[in-house]
Amino acid sequence: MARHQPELLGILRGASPALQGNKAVAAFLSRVLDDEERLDLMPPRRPPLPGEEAFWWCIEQLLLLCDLARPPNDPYLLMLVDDLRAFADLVERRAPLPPGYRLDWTECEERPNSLKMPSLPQRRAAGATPTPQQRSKAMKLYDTQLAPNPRRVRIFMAEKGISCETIQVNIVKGENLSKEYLAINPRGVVPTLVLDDGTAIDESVAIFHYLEETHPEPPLMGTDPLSKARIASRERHMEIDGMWSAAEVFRNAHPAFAKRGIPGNQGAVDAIPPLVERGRGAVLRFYRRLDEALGASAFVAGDQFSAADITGLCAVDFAARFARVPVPEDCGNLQRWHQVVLARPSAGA
Ligand SMILES: N[C@@H](CCC(=O)N[C@@H](CS)C(=O)NCC(=O)O)C(=O)O
Repeated sequence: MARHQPELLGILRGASPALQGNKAVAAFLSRVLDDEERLDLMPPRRPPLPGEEAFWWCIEQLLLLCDLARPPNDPYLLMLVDDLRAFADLVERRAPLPPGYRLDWTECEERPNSLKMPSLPQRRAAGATPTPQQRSKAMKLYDTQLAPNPRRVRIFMAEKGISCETIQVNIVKGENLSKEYLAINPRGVVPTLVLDDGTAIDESVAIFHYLEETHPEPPLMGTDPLSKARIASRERHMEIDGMWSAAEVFRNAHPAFAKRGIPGNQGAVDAIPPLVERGRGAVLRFYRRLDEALGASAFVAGDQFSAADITGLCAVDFAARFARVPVPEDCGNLQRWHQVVLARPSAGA
């Protein structure tokens, strides 16, 4: 994080002079820059303190800013910075996040009069962050912390108690298109799981299958022909109807992808701005259909948590936070399910 400090401060300074004088944002910055180790994404363990959600949301946005190598007047950065300014004000007033904004991680020990993250040793003691010895030597996951598809695999692994070395690939900076990464995954997308013999497995669902076979407990992809078929079907719905629709919005709106309209190693492909509206409509139809389905069962593919919930959670969070299509307030079943799956420790993986 420290190496990003000048860039981050430059972005904030250039983007919004008013922000510099904001004490709350200055306090976030010093906390964020204080200790890189504390920034692992963590699941919520207890209800947030007043204003805390907004505080963590700002930190998430700051992390996003750190990852974006964009000029200070970039419209996407300006939008993030505007949001930060609005949220810093919420923090000062100890107000909650407004509807439609969500956090998918919060972790904070309750300490009187302070909002502090636990130290890394405390988190390790609580079993939240594996020690190097606990990590599997056998596999490596090529991952992008903020991207939704790698998150599916991280959550799947966390549910099964699997951990391995992860290598961050910054897709905004185009690291997925580097010669080195294309040698591992010629399609230039993340995630990729590389086994100890060098075999690379791409596609989140293919990785799910491999991990389900090699680590059967707890089962996440069904246990009999019918449950396997139902979970596979619902999981596809979550990806195709949810994730792809949100990606249509995000890719065609985000300036970093103006010449990268299709993910991965595709050469220059122009974004098509009218697809943003079409994608929004598809996301809303996805929300409505999911809300209806969740009126009939606790989880996406029945009464048990499964791979379909994992892809569903990643699709909904991606759509709400990055494609900026909030879940409508009247989707009560969807909201209830979202709270439940988000509260699982794996959600912060
Ligand atoms: N269906 C693939 C999708 C992979 C994918 O599109 N990943 C995105 C990140 S979520 C990516 O690598 N994007 C690269 C780019 O934007 O160039 C999977 O499930 O693994």
